[in-house]
Order: sequence, then C-alpha cells, then structure tokens
Amino acid sequence: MFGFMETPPIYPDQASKFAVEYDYLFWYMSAVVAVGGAAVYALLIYCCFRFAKSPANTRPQRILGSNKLEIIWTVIPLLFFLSFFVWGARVWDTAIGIPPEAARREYFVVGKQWMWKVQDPDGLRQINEITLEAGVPVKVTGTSEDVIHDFGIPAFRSKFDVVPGRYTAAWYEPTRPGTYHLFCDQYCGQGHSQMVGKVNVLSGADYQEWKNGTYRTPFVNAAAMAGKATTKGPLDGSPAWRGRLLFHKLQCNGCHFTQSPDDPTPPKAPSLENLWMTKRELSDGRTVTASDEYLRTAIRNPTEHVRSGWKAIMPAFHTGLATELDIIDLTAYIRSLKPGDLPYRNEKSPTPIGGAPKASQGNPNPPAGPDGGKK
Ligand code: HEC
Ligand SMILES: [Cu+2]
Repeated sequence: MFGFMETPPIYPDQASKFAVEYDYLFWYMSAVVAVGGAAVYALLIYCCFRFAKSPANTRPQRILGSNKLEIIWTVIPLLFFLSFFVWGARVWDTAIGIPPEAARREYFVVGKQWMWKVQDPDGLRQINEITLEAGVPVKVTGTSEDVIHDFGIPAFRSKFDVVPGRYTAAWYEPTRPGTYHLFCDQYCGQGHSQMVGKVNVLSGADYQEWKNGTYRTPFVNAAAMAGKATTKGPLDGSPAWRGRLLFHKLQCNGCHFTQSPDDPTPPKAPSLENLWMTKRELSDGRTVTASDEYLRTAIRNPTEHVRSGWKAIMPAFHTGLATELDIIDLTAYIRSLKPGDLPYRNEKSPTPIGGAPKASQGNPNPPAGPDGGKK
C-alpha cells in the first residue's frame, strides 16, 4: 500500500495471518463504538429540543424510574461488551499460543540501547533487520541487555516486551513478501527513536539465496530511493561469509583485489565481481559460462581454463589447501560479489556485521548509539 520509507500510514500493511484476524476485531469494536456513540449523541440532541423549556411547559413531568428502560440499556451494552471479551480472548489466545511448527523455527532477538541484534535459526546474524520467509511460521524469542525494550512490527500487529533477565516470545506467519517497519515500542532512553529497523519478508526462492549469502536486496529503502547502492556484505554465518574468511586465509586477495586509493599496485588477476553465470573468454579461444562447475575448476585446476589476456599464474588449490566444502563456500562468496565488494589487497580479516565499512563504500547502515554498536 505504501512504500517503506514514506510517511507511516495510519493503517499499516496486513502482512501476517494474525494481522487479518486482529483487524476484524479492531473494525468490529470501532464500528460498535461509533454506532453506539452516534446513537447517544443523536438522542441527546433530540432531547434538547423535544424537552426544551417552552411557554406551555415550564415544569417537566417527574419520572420515577423505568425497569424496562433500565434492563434494555444494561443488557444490550453488556452483550456487546461480552462479545468484545470473547472475541478478544480468542485473538489473544492466537497471539500467545505458539504453534509447534513455529517453535521449530526460532529466532533470537536481543535489545540493547539502541539497536536490535537478531540471530536466525541457522545462526545467521543481522542488526536492526530480521529476514523471514513468506508462508513459514516462526517463533521469536527475545531478551534485553540493559533496559526494557519492545519488539514491535505493526504490519504483523505484533509487539512484545523484551526484558533484561528473562525470555519472552511471539510468533508470526508472514504472508506477503515486502519490507516492513520494525520499531522499539517501549521508551528506552535517549536513542529510543533511532531504535528502528526493517523486517524483510522474502518468497521461498529469494529466501534460499539469502541464506546462501548471495541474495542482493532490491528492498526499497532510503539509499535505494536516493539512487545509491543498497548492497551489503554477506551475512555472518552464511556460506558466502565463510567463503570470505577463506578468501582472506588462502590469500586469494593477494591477486584478486580492488585497487585501494593509497596503494598503486594494480590487481594481478581478474576482478571476480559480477562474474557468476557470465560468459568468459578463454585464451584457447573458447567461450564458457561461469557456472559453479567453472568456479570449482578455476580454483582446483586453474590451468584447465585460463582467461584470455591473463597469465596462468594462479596456483592450484588442491584438497590439502581447500576441501570440497571450502570450495562450495568460496563459490558462494564469489557468487555474492557485486561491484565494490572485492576486498583490498592488504585487507586481513573480514568485517563482521555492524562493523567497519567495506572496501569501496561507506557503511550504508551506520550502527546507532554512541558506542558505535561495537559490542
Ligand atoms: C598468484 C595469484 C592468484 C592467486 C593467489 C589466486 N588467483 Fe585466481 N586467478 C589468477 C589469475 C591470473 C587468473 C586469470 C587466469 C586464469 O584464468 O587462470 C585467475 C582466475 C581466477 C578465476 C576465474 C576468473 C574469471 O574471470 O573467470 C577464479 C574464479 C579465481 N581465480 C578464483 C581464485 C580463488 C578463489 C583464489 C583463492 C583460493 C584465487 N583465485 C587465488 C591469479 C590468482
Ligand atoms: Cu528500545
């Protein structure tokens, strides 16, 4: 209905199963209150005129109660209030009763002045961001490192307090892919208003890419609207992230690197950005597609296909140096590389989430808070 960064709408998106259920109750209560209120005011205005002082009638008649009226105006509202109670209790029951299939996919969130740290069921970590698969129910368990915060997602009609010293939980079944607001809904100090983030709901295929660390977000956000790149490094814990560790450990960036502004050395090897599934021209005249198979051979046995215009100086990384699982991780990392992602030559260790800026661009999401979110 509304873009992510536009003025928050009065009526937020309905992006979870529960949101729909909740809204029915909300509109039912609003309708009853509106109709009831209108009836009371209509009666009030009617009586003002009907029983107004007039020359013919200066003293109103004395009325000494009416059991019929008393019963009507007690029982009818009571029935409505009881319907609020029964319906409300059922919706509440849905909200707090975590179904077993949701409990099997448990996310952890930790609130901290003033940021959200999120870890998904497979250990991938994000800051001020939670990524969910559409149609898959999940449980979210939370706690706090300092004061009481509240993990609130209006599009899911869900919020729950995270409390230092104990675990609290909620569950969602997101229904619509998209990006939604995440708020801290409990005033928690000076930086409270900056304790906001994004909820990314991805469809199945995109979600798998995301898990590998190779998914690049087309999510609409401030940076995208300003025409700036929205890319980020792979997620901590993902195959691509492990691949990045190996890329440094095996010193691939001794040859494949981004030329840094304060180091004139030109790269000794082709850039690996935007490489996956593109056509590669080889020195023997063939043109091949850079599939996973191609990448594996390029690492295991580089002389089998040498890029035209480059010397065959790349060492073969045999099984003693890189296991098959290592190659899968390296491949995931290469697949994830978009312009600006290839590290500098002298870059030693990869940057963890919420950490230092990347090689070629400033950190698009500077962590909030005076401590720079380093903890
Ligand atoms: C000594 C320098 C050097 C090192 C170290 C090195 N490479 Fe290479 N690499 C090259 C050169 C030069 C080429 C281009 C010639 C060729 O295709 O063999 C290349 C080609 C590649 C290609 C194919 C690129 C394309 O454009 O199709 C991939 C993929 C690759 N390297 C990955 C890696 C990985 C992963 C590592 C670390 C495990 C690594 N390289 C380490 C020099 C190096
Ligand atoms: Cu907070």
